[in-house]
Amino acid sequence: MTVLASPGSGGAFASTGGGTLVVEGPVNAPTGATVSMRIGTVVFAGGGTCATFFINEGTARAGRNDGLPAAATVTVGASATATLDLAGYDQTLAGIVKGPGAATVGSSSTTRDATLTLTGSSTFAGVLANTTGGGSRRLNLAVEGGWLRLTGSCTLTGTTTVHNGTLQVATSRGLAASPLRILAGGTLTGTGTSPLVVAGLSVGAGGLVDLGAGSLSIAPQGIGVAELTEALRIGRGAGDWNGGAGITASAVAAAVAAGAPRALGWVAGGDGSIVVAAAAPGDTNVDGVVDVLDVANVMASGRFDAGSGGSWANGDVNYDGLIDVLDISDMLGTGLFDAGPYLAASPGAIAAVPEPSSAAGIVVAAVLLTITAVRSSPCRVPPLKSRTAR
Ligand SMILES: [Ca+2]
Ligand SMILES: [Ca+2]
Repeated sequence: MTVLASPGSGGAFASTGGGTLVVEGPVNAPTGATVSMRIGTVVFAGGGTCATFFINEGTARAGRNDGLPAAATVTVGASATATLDLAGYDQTLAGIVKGPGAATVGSSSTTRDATLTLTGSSTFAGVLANTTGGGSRRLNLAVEGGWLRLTGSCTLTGTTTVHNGTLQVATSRGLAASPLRILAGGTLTGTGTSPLVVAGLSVGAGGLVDLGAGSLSIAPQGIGVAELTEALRIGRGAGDWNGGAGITASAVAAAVAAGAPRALGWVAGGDGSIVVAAAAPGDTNVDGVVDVLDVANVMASGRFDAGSGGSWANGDVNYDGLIDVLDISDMLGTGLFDAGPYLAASPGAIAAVPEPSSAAGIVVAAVLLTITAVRSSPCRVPPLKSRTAR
């Protein structure tokens, strides 16, 4: 079936009698022609080729994998409330767009999870949900090219995979229930300034998470500490936070480039959740100040020069797994000890940095190194001069 021109008044697939219209053959349309459906439920089971597909009102349901034309950008709710029901099938589309009406993408299947794969670029303000019409399975989302910007609140709990494309979650809880997998060539960008809340996060080789000027909140058990710190180590790069992969934040990179001592730090909550946010080296508890509590965290861990066991919370500010003079040097270099809140009121802005050779910093260094010398065994602690020269 070939649709040669866009519908003016009428000229669309529809099911007005309360039944279901099943379109079993391919639906094709030349460039510039829009395929539309309106009213009732229409099942598309033949695929086809078209660039623009409107679900004006009612439900368009997939009747097989790629039952709708896979190259189409589908506008859901082009005139009134509308649903794209994947019905347990996997569907590739170029993009999805919300029209003026309410727009939901979900699945009515009770037997099989469905996956929506997007290969082009689009902004979707509707809802991506697990179920619609009595379904009980999950919806997975895959970004396989271009970019997808989600501006609504999606509720799906299936996995979201980003691979060779970019996913921007524009609101804090816009995709809060779906574990995210960021794979090679894939980029996840955050909300801009507010925390990005995710159920889980996995960053594969070559995957990039850019928090921008925002932060990241990961649900309990949503990521392992080893995987988190490895992703941060990669994102940190050579200290410029421009590693090209892993977890980074463009606002932190910009601050470092402008000479402000910044990094991404992280802190675990009592429930096992993890928050990753912009912080100064040495702000072990990521509370916006570098003070005696942070010094106490470093000292209490007993991991200084221990050869392992470093984490942000006990002073491993360069994410190499060790707490040593390199970290202490980075901490003291900020000149922020007891200098009050270092994060400017406006997110991403750069606070003034005091002279690094402040008296307070020298005191902290002296305290740390003295305690280190006392705690460490003689065979493990080389002379201060050689350690400083590393
Ligand atoms: Ca602190
Ligand atoms: Ca270190």
